[in-house]
Amino acid sequence: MNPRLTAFAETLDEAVLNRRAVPRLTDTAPLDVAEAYEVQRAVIERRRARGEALIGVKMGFTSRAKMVQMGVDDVIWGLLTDAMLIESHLDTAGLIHPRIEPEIAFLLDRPVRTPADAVAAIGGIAVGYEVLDSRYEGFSFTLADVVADNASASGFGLGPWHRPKDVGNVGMLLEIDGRAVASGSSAAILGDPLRSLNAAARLACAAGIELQPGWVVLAGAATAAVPLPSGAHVRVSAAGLGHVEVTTR
Ligand code: OOG
Ligand code: MG
Repeated sequence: MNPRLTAFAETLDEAVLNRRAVPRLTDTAPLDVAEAYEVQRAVIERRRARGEALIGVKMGFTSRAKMVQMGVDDVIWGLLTDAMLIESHLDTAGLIHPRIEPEIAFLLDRPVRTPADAVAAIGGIAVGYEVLDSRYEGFSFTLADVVADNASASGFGLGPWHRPKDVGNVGMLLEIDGRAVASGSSAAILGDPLRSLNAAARLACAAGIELQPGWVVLAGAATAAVPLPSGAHVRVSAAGLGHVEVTTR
């Protein structure tokens, strides 16, 4: 790989390990989106070398609310590892400036070898949340920066799995300490989260990554993300899918 891209991957990986934000890569040297995906892969390879395993993919900017919040206008994707899965507690001291957002998650129970396999591969659907923690100062980036930074992925949690059903327009609610802080409809996710799953399958196939049975696909947030404080109790619910909770320290 181009040494400039290797150095970018090291910068982003160390930002996570040191819990310190870094200047945007694009402020320091040129970076296009195709190169940014190479950086993303290299960051994930470093995590895999430390023992983490891939367990899925995440879609980003699949809703207008997210595009407007972050000032970008293209759908992106990132990779999820087992170390990102949050059970019921999260220590925010390990993070830079975390945010949380409500998500719809798909569980695959078959490999996705071509994009056409995606819908039939759905084994379960859940409400979930994603914790974002941009490695960039001020949570500010260009499209290439955020792609390189694995779409700001930091962690995610999942509610109970449900058998495949229509989640094209279900109400979603994010509450912190009993207060509603964001609400919306799953229809905000490309009109139907299924479209996001199809997009994930297309992107993965194009990148030569086969989505595996047991993997999770996060379809993207239906609302803008909100700052995630320490000492908080967060609850994310979706009509017909129950809820998931997380307590932060
Ligand atoms: C990038 C991640 C976007 C989503 O669900 O749209 C994303 C960011 O907002 O920092 O995960
Ligand atoms: Mg997200």
